Amino acid sequence: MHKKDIIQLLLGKYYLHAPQHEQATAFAPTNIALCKYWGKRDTELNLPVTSSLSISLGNKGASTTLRLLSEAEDVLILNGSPLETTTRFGKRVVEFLDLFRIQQQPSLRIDINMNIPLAAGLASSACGFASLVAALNKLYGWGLSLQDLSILARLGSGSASRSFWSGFVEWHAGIQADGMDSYSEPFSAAWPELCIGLHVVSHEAKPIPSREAMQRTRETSVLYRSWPEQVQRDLLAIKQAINQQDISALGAAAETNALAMHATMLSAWPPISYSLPATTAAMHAIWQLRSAGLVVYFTQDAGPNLKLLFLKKDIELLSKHFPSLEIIAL
Ligand code: 2P0
Repeated sequence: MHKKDIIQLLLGKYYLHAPQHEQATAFAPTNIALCKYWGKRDTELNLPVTSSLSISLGNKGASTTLRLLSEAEDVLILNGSPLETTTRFGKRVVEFLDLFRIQQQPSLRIDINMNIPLAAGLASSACGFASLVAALNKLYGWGLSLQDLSILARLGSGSASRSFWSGFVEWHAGIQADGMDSYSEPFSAAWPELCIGLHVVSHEAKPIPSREAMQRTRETSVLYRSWPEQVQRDLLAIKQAINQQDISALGAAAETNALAMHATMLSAWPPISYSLPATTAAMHAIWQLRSAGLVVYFTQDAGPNLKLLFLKKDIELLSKHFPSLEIIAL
């Protein structure tokens, strides 16, 4: 199955219709996975091997404006500066838009503004593709449900399927070959005491894009065989912890899940490590603080920076130990 088949299924009679408006804008929050998505059962449709669960980062995310152009070529603007459509991200955006157009027409001005700390390992493709899909829905007047938008955004980037809601969101892996059962939905109401802090250890670019890294892991890592089982266990524990608002249970399951994901990468060949010495040092500092009684845990994505999980009441103490910690309002 190809992306276009799925789009045709979802849009029905609106498939390849002309836009209904001159311009449209939409915002999508970015999200951090507490139980990670790592590995695909279908690389064309971005269908995951396992389900995953994330938390959205409040008003941190991407706002995308689409405007019809009379010129022949698309114009892409990222955070106010032109971005060549030949760059990795630019190419992905234009190729995605082409799925909804005939011979790249109508051409569009695509303005994407992200208010997330740049290069800090916050999922920019997640909020980028989710806001793009939400803006397309408005521009073309499709009137799709959030569930259908979640499926469409997944075709652009897997983690984007989780970026249509605030609070906790679960992405169901699904079992169908067409992926119509692989969408996200809100899991539960927010947890006002919960905090996420961003501990940046490096702004360096990733050694390998996560798309390639997860594929290599799936193909070469012996440890990856145990990943689906690990996720099953962690997902259950994380849901229970959210329901009971139990930070220790949530932190333990999320930290274990992140470390297990990175362990599958270390056992891939060639090996993949997103950690830097400062990442490992920060982990040890967190473990030490925890054994001294401070309730703090971490999660790590496809980059060297850590996201700390803790409660509001400990903000002051944590800021003392991590003075540059950026605390994100959820
Ligand atoms: C996640 N990550 O669940 C995991 C944890 C990174 C580590 O989803 O190929 O950019 O576009 O589907 O969504 C990053 O992968 O990959 C990611 P594609 P995506 O947040």
